[in-house]
Amino acid sequence: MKVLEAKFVKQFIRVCDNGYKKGWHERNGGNLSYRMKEEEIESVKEELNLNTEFKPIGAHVPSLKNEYFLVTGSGKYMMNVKDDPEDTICIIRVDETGDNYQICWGLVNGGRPTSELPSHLMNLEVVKLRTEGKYRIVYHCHATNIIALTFVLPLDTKVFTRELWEMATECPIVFPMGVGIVPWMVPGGEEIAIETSKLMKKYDAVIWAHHGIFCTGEDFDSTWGLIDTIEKSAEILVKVRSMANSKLQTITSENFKMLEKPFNVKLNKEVLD
Ligand code: 2HA
Ligand code: ZN
Repeated sequence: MKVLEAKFVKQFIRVCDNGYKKGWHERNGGNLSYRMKEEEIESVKEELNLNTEFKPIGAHVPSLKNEYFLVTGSGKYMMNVKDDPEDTICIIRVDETGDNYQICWGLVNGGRPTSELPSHLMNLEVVKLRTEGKYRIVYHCHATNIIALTFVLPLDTKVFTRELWEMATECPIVFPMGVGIVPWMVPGGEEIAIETSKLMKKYDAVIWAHHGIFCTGEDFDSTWGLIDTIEKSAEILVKVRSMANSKLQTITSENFKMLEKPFNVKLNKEVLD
C-alpha cells in the first residue's frame, strides 16, 4: 500500500487540518507525532527507505528502539499538510540505541522532523510505558484560550485544573487527572522535553505557559477530543472572567465526586478539596 492510502495517515492529516482550521497553528506553530503499529509498518513497507542516514534525536528513548513514527516536519505549516503531505510530514525510525533517527518516507523537498522531536519522543516513551503500549499520539498546538489563561491564573496544577473542570461538566470525565503545567521555558530542546515528560507520567495534557499545550492519547479521536475539550473549557473561562470578577455559582467538589460512580472515573484527589 502507498503511505498516503493508509488510514492512520489520513487520520493524521485530518488532525493537522482541523487544528489549523481551529486557529491553533499560526505560521509553523504546533506539531504532531504518531507511533505506528506493527501491521501499519508492514502495510506501507514498499515505500519505506531504510538506507538513509541516522541523525541524533537530542534525547535518549531506549524504549522506542526500532519503532516507526509519523511526524510533522520542522518549519512546515499545518495549513499545508492536507494539500502536500509528502513535503510537510515524514515517517522516521528510531535506531537500536534510542539515540538516533532516520527519515524513511516524506519530506521530499528536504528538511527534518519537528523542532520538538525530543519532547515528542520522550513523551511517547513515557506514555507508552505508562499505558502498556496503548498510547501512541502526542499533539502540540497553540490553543488560544489556554495560552491566555497562563497569564492570569497561577501556574499551579490544582488551581488550573479546578478552574477548567468547573467550566464544563464533561471536563473531569475527559481529563480526570487534570492538567500538568510547565512554566515558561525555551522550546525545542531536551530541557523542556524532560520537564514535560516528567508530567506526562501522570497527566494526559501538559500546558506550556505562554506557549501552548501537549496532549497524548490512544488514538487520533481521543487525543483530538481531549485538546478540544480543554480549549473549549478555557474559552468559557475567558468569557466568564471577562463578564465578572467572580462566579455567582459553580460546580462544587461534592458535585464532582458525584460524577465518579456513574461515569466510572477516579478524579485526582489533589484537585478536590
Ligand atoms: O514551531 O510549535 O514549539 C513549532 C512549535 C514549537
Ligand atoms: Zn509550539
